[in-house]
Amino acid sequence: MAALHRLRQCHPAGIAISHLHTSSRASAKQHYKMLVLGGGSGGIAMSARMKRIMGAENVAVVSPTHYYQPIWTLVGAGAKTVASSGRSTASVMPSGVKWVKSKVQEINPATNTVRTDDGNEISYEYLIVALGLQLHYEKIKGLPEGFDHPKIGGNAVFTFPNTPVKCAGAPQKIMYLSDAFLRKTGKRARANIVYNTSLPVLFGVKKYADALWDIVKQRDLQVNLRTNLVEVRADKQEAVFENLDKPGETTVIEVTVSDFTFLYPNVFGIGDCTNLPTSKTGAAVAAQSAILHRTISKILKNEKPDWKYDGYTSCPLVTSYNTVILAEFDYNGQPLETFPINQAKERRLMYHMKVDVMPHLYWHGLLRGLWGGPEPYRKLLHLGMK
Ligand code: UQ1
Repeated sequence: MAALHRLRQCHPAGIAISHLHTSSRASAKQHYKMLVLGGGSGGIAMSARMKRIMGAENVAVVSPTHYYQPIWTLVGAGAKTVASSGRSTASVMPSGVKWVKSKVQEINPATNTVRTDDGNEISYEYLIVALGLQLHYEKIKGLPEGFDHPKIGGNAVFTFPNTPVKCAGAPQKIMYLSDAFLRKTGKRARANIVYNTSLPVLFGVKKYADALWDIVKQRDLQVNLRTNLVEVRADKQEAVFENLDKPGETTVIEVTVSDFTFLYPNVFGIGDCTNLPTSKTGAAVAAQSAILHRTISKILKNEKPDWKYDGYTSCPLVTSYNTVILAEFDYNGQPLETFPINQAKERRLMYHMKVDVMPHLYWHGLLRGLWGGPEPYRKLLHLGMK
């Protein structure tokens, strides 16, 4: 129950997970050996991999849309177009795999069935949950209405909330790019840039946090730790933060799952919708996809799964229009760097990796089930020492 509850918490969007055998209003009955919920990076990569194991006709994906989210900070900064981030689901769907163009309404693991919003029931032998996560701006008083009243003021406030988020580096990447934009356009002197984060640190991995502290000092960016946005007063151009260190106001985040299995042995999870205690990125999905592939292959052969996910994730911290700190680390916040050079240094080469190489790796590697993260290359480049 705990595992299901965790999944439900991640999906206040309304996906019910039921233990009861609900009577079905199904208008058509469908069955697949492998049913994948979600057509984001995790869902598409896993459907390509499952097609290789069991044939396209045995795999179905329930999904409405697909975006390449890692590029969105650069879209916000004007360095990439929004059009470059979207591709039709049809174009990324592995050929022959059944695409169910609906939304998931209910998961019923006790009867191995899923119900979609159009009332259809689909049964499965194995289920992969890759539903991502939903943004809830309405949880902050004054939002999303505040977005309707954009105001340009002298204070630019960037926030990192007190909830699970996608890519933990994104809020500060867009701050660095905004700083660079204001400098480029000669307006920086008239702005105060503030980063209010709910975290007690600037970044979870000390090696990269140290490098980022140097950058915020050099660029005159003010950082306030342990502050959490609770209200936006768009009319007054005010943002209200709570101090998380005041007694009684701290929040405990449950961190328990460290592998892919949910309560049911035939149900697996990947990507943002899981509560794997790592940073939610495409790089994390890539590493997870290789391990989940291996785990399911073993289970199909009645063998014991033998690989465990170490929490590998990567955050290409865009620190200007031509530099990136390529953070890569595991569950323990230990750097796990692919290249045999210090990746905490701002580098132009890593900017090109992020902007020019990663999209290809994503569309042609990860989504086709051919890119399972850089681990083999890391081992090679470090001569098997890491
Ligand atoms: C990665 O594997 C990946 O997935 C395709 C990304 O895209 C979102 C990344 O940004 C990064 C950094 C990785 C890790 C890969 C290397 C070569 C370090």
